[in-house]
Amino acid sequence: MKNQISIIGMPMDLGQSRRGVDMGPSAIRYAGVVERLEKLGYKIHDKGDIEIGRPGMAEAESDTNLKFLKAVTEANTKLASAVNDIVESGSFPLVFGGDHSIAIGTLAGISKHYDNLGVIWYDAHGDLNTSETSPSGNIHGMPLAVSIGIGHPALTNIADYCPKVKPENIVIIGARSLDEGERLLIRDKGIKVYTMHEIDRLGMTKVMEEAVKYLKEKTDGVHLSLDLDGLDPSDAPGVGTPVLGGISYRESHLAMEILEESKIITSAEFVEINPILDEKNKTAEVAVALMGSLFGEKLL
Ligand code: B3U
Ligand code: MN
Ligand code: MN
Repeated sequence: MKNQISIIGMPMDLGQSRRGVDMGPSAIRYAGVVERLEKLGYKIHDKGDIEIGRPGMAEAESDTNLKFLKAVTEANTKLASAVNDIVESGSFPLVFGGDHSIAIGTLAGISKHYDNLGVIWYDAHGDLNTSETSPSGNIHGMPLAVSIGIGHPALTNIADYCPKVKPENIVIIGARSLDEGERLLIRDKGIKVYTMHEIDRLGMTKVMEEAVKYLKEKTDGVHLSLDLDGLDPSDAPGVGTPVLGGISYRESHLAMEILEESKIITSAEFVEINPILDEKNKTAEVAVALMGSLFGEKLL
């Protein structure tokens, strides 16, 4: 891990239908992320938040079922450029959502700096929908598909290259709510998935060790995209689409610790915290605690 971390907030709530997730970056900062990481010896550059345009009338008349496509595209284009600058500066990019549609911009900013970027997608969902398969039209259910080049061209071509990631360089962890079209895509593209079944059966240690080994062999950098709804709602209640039977707080810490030991993670984002739906600021505090482990905090 690098000794400099650059933070960007992406107060985006247009990728889904529950307002409030745009306050995620504030909630994470309020939970003390900067102090926590500074304590571990990192130099932190907080670059502030990307400005999200409000959707105009044109959005309502748009010819696609993707909600707020134009505003989501524009904001992710800005994010891609800001993340690109961070990578070029030699600092570790750490992005705070916002809903998961922001991964489109993060990956667009990062991936061109690697020959073979790997991605760990820690999530209850696959986020592999397209305009045709999406049950909702919500872009936060699509960023992983977009990143492998499948989806609306306005999104797949952000930062003027496509695709961002190869399907075989992706590992999904924690899946338990997949739509039919997503299942087909996973099978068709050979995406590696550890559902809750494998996590229960093998244990988190084995899952993470296998995931690290799988990615280490063929990638030259790995992005961690952590959706807080990957965790069980009892541990992370402040999310827009909670799904029962998720990864525990303890298992998540273990996962972050194994990633830290592996030294494979080169960028990260924490998304989908909705402070309005939260219990006090619990979910943001969980996110910050997990960042502590990811960046090397030890119990003893
Ligand atoms: N798969 C559903 C639901 C969903 C995806 N991501 C979240 N929820 N957080 C969809 O709308 O694509
Ligand atoms: Mn997600
Ligand atoms: Mn999710």
